[in-house]
Amino acid sequence: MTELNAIVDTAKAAFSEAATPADLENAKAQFLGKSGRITELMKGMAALSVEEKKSLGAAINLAKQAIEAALSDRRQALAEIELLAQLQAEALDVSLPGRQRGQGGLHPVTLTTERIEAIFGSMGFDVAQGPEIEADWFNFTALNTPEDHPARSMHDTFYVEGGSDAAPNLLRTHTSPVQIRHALQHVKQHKAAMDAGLPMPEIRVICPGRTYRVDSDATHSPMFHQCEGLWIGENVSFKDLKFVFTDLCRTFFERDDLVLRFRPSFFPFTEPSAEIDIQFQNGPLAGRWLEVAGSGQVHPNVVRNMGLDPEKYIGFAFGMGLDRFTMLRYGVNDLRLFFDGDVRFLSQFQ
Ligand code: 2NL
Repeated sequence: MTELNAIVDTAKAAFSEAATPADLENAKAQFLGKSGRITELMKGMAALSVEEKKSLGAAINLAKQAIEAALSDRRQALAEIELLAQLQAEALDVSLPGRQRGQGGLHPVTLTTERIEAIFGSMGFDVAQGPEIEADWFNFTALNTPEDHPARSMHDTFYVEGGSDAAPNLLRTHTSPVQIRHALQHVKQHKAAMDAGLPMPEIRVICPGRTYRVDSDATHSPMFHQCEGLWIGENVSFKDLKFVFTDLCRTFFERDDLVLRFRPSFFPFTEPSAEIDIQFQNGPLAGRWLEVAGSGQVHPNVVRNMGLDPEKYIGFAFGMGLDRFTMLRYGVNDLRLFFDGDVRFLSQFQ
């Protein structure tokens, strides 16, 4: 009996010394395995009498149960230790602040575009869009630009593949072609009503978008943003242009005292033509005349190319630089900042 107690104590000690499940299974083999000490004792019982078998067998069984209980306790303890170690290794510090996803925002030129669309929208203008790769007819010919005009040279305009010699393709140099497309569409849409003697609803549209010219320095980018405007009707005059553009500039710059000047100029697509200058009365630019747009009464040839009779329909058009408007509104002095994509610059507009 004391031997059995000693075996149980040894087993318990061996089990608690086992540091891993594998160690524990090895220790178990020493006692309960094929040639383990308990197994050997049971084998030895064959030679004993029935009486001895009864009493010794019961004692061995008790010892075996005690060893199995100690084994199962240790197994559970080791499993718990392993689980704790794993939890510790995979622990997440949920109090650590997450990596923030930077907040995006609109580009300053987009902010200007949306602002100008809203102002013209309030005056009843539609917003039209069109292709950036244009046919030479829409970009130049329809706008009364002579065949030998320098703007048509490869020195000033990006020509692209896909056209023919007679009808080359190019990157639009202004958004006027969008207005030609819009006017032709408008006239087509209202043709039946006009044939029936009804008046054509006025064309009132602005076309903001990307434009391209072979030009690159601190004040010129090969890609820049323009917004053109067109108002055609039976009785639309230069005074309407003056009113619309004055209202636009005073609202856009939020200055009621802003002064405008219409200075005679020349464009193939307008006659007469005027450069539009503005003058701030306050702030860092006060007193200086700043050129902000070109404008004029739409040339009769251009009215005709819109599918309209220039004896009956008349109006004005203008073209303004959205990059320039943005620079003036925010006091930006280098155009290239708009195209560098530097977040330190762009984030200041959010
Ligand atoms: C400038 C000059 C201008 C126009 C653009 C135009 C459009 C049509 C018909 C007639 Cl569809 N004219 N656009 C007219 C005058 C000037 O832009 O220096 N822009 C920055």
